[in-house]
Amino acid sequence: MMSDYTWFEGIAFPAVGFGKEILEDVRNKFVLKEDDLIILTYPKSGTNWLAETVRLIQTKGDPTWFQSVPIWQRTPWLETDIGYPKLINKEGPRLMNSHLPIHLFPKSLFSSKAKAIYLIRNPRDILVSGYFFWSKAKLGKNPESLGTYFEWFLKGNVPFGSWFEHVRGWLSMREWDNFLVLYYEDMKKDTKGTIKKICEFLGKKLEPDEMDLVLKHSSFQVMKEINMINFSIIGKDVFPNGLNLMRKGTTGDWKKHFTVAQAEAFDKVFQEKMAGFPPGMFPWE
Ligand code: PPS
Repeated sequence: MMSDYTWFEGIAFPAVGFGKEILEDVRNKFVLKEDDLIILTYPKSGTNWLAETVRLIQTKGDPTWFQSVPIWQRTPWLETDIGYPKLINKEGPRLMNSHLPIHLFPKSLFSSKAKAIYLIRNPRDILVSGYFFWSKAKLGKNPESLGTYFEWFLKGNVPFGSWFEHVRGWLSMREWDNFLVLYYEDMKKDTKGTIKKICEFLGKKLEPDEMDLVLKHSSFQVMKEINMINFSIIGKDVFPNGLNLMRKGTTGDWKKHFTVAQAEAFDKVFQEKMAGFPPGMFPWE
């Protein structure tokens, strides 16, 4: 039984699939190219949804590839033992995911013209989603209750560190031309509008029938059923009781899980840690 994480620079990483040497090489040696596109998220923000949406925009709605190749091979995770070598050897244009906090991200980003999309989600929903994920995974410490995970999350003692620091760090890039900030809540409320925003950022155009295909194949209902997407083919060594990544796909699920005291405690920490951002920065607040 995995009892702890892989630690790098004070940040916890899942105990399987991440190594210090690769994390170091990613930060110091990985060279971003100007046609790279990076999807940046704190875990459980809707990474896979955004990655599928971008892929579908690139294929003009054709999902054929999606049904035969696992999602983590189509859009590799930069900081993983599997993703890093794949990306180094890949011809451009490359699409990659990363959960890294800004200070551990490749330094080459800051002098590159690569594009990045940072997807933000209400951290309360991330907390609940993360609890159900990490408590089932043999990837580190398993919280025995939501209350336990709640405490860990507020302190940042969870994989990839503190949500508050992650978001604060990456939002410092929000004025960069090649940096787009999106919200899970907007993707839910106005999926088409968000797809149009992504198209504009990428300089792509979809015909109405192509847009309909992107909407259809990136929908929760469709993604949930495809085993190359829903994580159900991940080995029993990591998820002994199985897992479907597509758990609920809703906003506000935290209201069904937090006690009144937890909701109040979360509000207080949020206000303290995220003070100073302009109004509207966090649409759910
Ligand atoms: S991971 O493991 O960090 O990469 O997970 P990530 O993909 O970032 O986030 C998983 C949550 O995203 C939800 N999801 C979706 N929501 C709406 N529509 C679509 N198509 C979709 N695909 C994934 C998924 O259900 C997880 O959220 P929860 O709240 O657990 O359902």
